Amino acid sequence: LAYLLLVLVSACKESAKEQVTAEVISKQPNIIFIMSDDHAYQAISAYDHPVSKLAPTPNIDRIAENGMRMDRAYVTNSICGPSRAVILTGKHSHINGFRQNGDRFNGDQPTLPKKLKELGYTTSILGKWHLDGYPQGFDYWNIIQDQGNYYNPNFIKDGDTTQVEGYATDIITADAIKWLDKQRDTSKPFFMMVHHKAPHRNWMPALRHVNKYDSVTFPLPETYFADNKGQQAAQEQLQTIYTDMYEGHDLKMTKTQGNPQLAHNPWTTDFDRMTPQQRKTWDAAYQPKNDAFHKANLHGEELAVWKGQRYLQDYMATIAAVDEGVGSILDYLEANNLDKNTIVVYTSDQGFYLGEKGFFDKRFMYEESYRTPLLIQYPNSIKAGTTSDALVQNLDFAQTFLDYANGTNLTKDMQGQSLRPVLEQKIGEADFRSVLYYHYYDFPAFHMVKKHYGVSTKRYKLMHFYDDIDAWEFYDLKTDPSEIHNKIDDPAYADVILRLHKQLDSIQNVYGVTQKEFEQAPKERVAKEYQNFR
Ligand code: SGN
Ligand code: CA
Repeated sequence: LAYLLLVLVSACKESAKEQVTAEVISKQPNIIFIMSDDHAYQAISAYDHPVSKLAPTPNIDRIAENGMRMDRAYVTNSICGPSRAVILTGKHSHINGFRQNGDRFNGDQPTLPKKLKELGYTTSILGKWHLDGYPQGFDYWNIIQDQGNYYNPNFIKDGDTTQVEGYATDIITADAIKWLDKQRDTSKPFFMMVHHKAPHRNWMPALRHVNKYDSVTFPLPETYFADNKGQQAAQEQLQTIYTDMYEGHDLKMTKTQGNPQLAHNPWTTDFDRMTPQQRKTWDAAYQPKNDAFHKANLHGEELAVWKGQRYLQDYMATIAAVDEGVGSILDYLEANNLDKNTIVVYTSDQGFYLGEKGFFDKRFMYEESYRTPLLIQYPNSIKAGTTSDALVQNLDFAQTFLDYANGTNLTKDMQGQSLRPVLEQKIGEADFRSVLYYHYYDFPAFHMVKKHYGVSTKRYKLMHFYDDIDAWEFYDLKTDPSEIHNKIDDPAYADVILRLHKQLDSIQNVYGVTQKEFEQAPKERVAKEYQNFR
């Protein structure tokens, strides 16, 4: 009897211990933040767009099926480094100090990973960093050097740079699984940032995917040949597919039929770093399609449409490896019983153009680049298969994760809002936030998108382009979702525009925007850069 009692008591103790552990764990879920570079929501099949219908992303979609798809997620500044700095700090660019690519991130400031560490997490970041300097606040980091390359990229680990043979997306995925499986401190909850280089320019698919969409004709947007009238900044940009893409580097076009030599390819390093075997497989895949192109002898609009097709085929094929990588991570979590207690986020550092207004790249406050995909699963508290229209921003990630990690006391200096009530459907979408603020500074620079700032509500958008111009634009997304009719001078909207101006003033006030934020570049530099990038 004594023995039985002992067994019973110890069993109770064990289960009490388990309960306590379970409680502590569920108070601090693991967090996996997967962010690709330049992944348009139009290119994720969970978003049900005609392009992604033809090139589905079944694994990324699993996150939406297991959790929530956010349909109105935006960035504060649609460009790589700034977006990453906002995510790390939970502060707008003018507060965290990283306004444009090429700035240096002040790593000494308080950041999300540092705060999670304080709360007992083990932390890691793998893949693209692009903030200059080395990551702080991470127990493990292995980052791609600068922009990185698709084939045999350079990685920096503990200050040492090494070229790693293989395909960037696959290397990053393998590193993520290795950290989860073998390297992390399993006594702690974990926070892992998996930052893919793909599908960033110059859209080089994995060798197993180089012919994946050859026979698919993707729909080009209705605005592919838009004249962008009433939109001076859109007219003066240098990111139009059919005039600004480099035929070799971007479109993998060859100079002549029967010869693999690439047409215009100013930065040879992307192709030159392939091994002879990789290059052989690559050329064998591209040469027949390039020869067929030469034979067709296309000009004018036909040529422009062909370029749009080649771009979309490569872009979507590049995403295929990202999707497989997401699948591997989700499979790992499920196989190891980690899925229930892990928040998994899939997002991009901003949106991207798939030919809308004729564009590739991002930067503008128009929907395609301002909006970003956002899918979140956390079976413990987010209902499967839900969607939300709440206006959310990349500014909100830090506070969201800290909220789940039981660290809301560490968010006082941040400028976003925890998404938790939206994710758990505790408040109505309209009650979350009614206005968003945006500011893009990277001018004069690649693609020459002018500096601009603005506000948007669910229905309206007001923006001001400045520096070498002074142009206001206003859109009614309900009647003009493609934003081709700038209604800034339409008297029918005068009242709404006035209201948006007031909202702009007040939100700038709230976020601490000062006059200093509207500096102009020297005129000679602007003129020189237009020459440079043309
Ligand atoms: C590179 C690209 C540009 C791109 C910037 C910024 N050219 O310079 O097209 O806009 O990066 O991208 S490339 O041919 O060299 O790739 S970002 O995502 O890093 O902000
Ligand atoms: Ca990017």
